[in-house]
Amino acid sequence: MCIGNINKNLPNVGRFFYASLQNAHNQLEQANIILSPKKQKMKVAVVGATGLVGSKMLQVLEERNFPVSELIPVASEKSVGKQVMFKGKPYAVVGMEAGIAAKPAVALFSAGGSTSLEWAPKFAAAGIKVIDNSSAWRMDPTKKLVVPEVNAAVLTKDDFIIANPNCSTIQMVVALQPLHKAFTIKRIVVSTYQSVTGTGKKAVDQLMNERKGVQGEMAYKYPIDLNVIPQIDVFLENGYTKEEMKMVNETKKIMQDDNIRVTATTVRIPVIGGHSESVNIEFEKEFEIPNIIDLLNNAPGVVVQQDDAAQLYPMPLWAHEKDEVFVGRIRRDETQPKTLNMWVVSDNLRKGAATNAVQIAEYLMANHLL
Ligand code: 2RA
Repeated sequence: MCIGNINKNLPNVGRFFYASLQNAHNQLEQANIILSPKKQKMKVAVVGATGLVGSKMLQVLEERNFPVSELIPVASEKSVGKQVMFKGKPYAVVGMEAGIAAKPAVALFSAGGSTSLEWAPKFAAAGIKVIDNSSAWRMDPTKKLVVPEVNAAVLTKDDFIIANPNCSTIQMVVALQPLHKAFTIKRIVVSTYQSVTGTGKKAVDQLMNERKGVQGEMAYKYPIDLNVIPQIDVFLENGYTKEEMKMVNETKKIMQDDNIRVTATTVRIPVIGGHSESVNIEFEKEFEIPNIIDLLNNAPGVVVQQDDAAQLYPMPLWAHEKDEVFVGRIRRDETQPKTLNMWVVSDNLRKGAATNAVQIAEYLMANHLL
């Protein structure tokens, strides 16, 4: 939306209307829902540009019309020279050193934890803001872990490596934040149903090969088609998986509340894209269901899909290629007071990864933090 400086030429009523419109525009801009076209364009690097998340970052930058003056696709040596498409034009992939030398203002990283540990500090030392999708920096107390709808306000000009949370955590906290504000969450019990794109291309290939009856490389120890695998990532000493403990620790960090108790069971299912979560939430304060629905309806980035008579509820099929977090099956847990059940679905490659990273960049830009 572009309003421009037309106020002085308008009659009184028009001026009042214009002022309201300008005010609404400013609020949307401050809330990072729109970017003003006045803002400068910038050089953007995507590190890991040939991977599943990296490609989605390019797509989301393009679709959201992020003001890219020059795109620098970066990848490991074996991908240097390959081409990626952006806004209908081919771009040659460059290596890490060349990526730094090109001096982008911001680098969206999705190249894995060890690459990020090695290279994010080098990009940052060159004055480049890194938004990193790996788990390398998420729990580092000196780094911010950001979901813009929840805690963008923690960001400052001094943050040079910003962590993008895990996909299953992002969609949950977007839905929980407005409820925590109103009723104070005491405890969360979450079970996830995560799609194979969360693992990467090798897992998508495994699923598709199994469906075609073709032998191929296995991303998982077991078949994934016609199966459900109650393990995501490696097991830790406490019997939980790394993915489960990410949900526990990242939720507290993003929501800035160590008192919230979280327990998680994370499960891989044979779905190509979109993670689903059954979330049970115990609050400190009493709530009414219409109030919960109202809060979620008004929460940024949330869409409520709830109509039992019409059998309407969120599903990965409908969340595909969407940026929102979809919430439904909202009902009281009848076994104990002040407790709610709900079902949360989102596209894990978009809001769970690429979109969240691009939204952080949009926030930095809109708030002059670059
Ligand atoms: C998964 N959470 O779905 C991971 C991806 N970040 O496996």
